[in-house]
Amino acid sequence: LTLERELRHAIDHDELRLYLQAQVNEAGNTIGAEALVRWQHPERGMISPGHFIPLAEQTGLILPLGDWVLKEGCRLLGEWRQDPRLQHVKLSLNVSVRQFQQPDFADQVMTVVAAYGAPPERLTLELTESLLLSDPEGTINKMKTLRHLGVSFALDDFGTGYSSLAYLKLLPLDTLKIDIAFVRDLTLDMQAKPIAATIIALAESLGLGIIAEGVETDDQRLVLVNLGCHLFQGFLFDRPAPALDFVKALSADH
Ligand code: G
Ligand code: G
Ligand code: MN
Ligand code: NA
Repeated sequence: LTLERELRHAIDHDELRLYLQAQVNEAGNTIGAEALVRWQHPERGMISPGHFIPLAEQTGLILPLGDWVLKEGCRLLGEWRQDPRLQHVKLSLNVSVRQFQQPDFADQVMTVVAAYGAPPERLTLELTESLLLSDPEGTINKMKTLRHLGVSFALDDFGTGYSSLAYLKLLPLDTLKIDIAFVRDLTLDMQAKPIAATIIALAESLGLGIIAEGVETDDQRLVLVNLGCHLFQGFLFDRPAPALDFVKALSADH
């Protein structure tokens, strides 16, 4: 209960931080970033989302937290408009099922995008397969509304959930993200490679983009390239870092 109260306090008192991790193409150029929230706790230091997102989900705090992430992400995108180095960098935000299932979620996004002058075509929302379990129709309708505005959608952690391929076909997605679990074992375990190959082929046949998460070694990167995946995210390129450090690293590269 006290952690819950502390998290509520954190959301209201500016203790959350958006860290960014680069999304990189085969030439090594940063084409986007994924925002990963952190909690700058006054005594305990920086806390990873793995330690408080589940609590936020259980308590409903994921709604104000998700709202903060949406605003902070759109504020960054608005700011980036002025910076020529960032002109082609897209930003991906993680959206929890509960957040997405609010009936007015699409309106919320449109309001925040407009308020911060964020270019919607540079905003990607990452959803998870669990959305399909409860309300596929509502999910598809909200996605269509936001796509009209220019917002893109990625399916996160792909392959770890339960989504039926029939539903996958119905979703107006732009990108599949290959989960870190499949990337990690690519060069170790005989099963991982055919699984990654299948996910990549599936993305291709559905006309979707594909990005691999958790790429840590150049061997993994090479296997992915040979399978047809040309976008990557992971410690091989960078660690999630505060937005200012992310931007600094960009200018050092170019
Ligand atoms: O950074 P780390 O590996 O600890 O992240 C743990 C989990 O927290 C990941 O599954 C990630 O998707 C999730 N996460 C990170 N940032 C956000 C966020 O802003 N919103 C939501 N809903 N989940 C997030
Ligand atoms: O579930 P989601 O994909 O949104 O979260 C991604 C998480 O994976 C982040 O918390 C991030 O810190 C973590 N991560 C990113 N790159 C790597 C990596 O190369 N290796 C490992 N082990 N974790 C990573
Ligand atoms: Mn994600
Ligand atoms: Na993921």
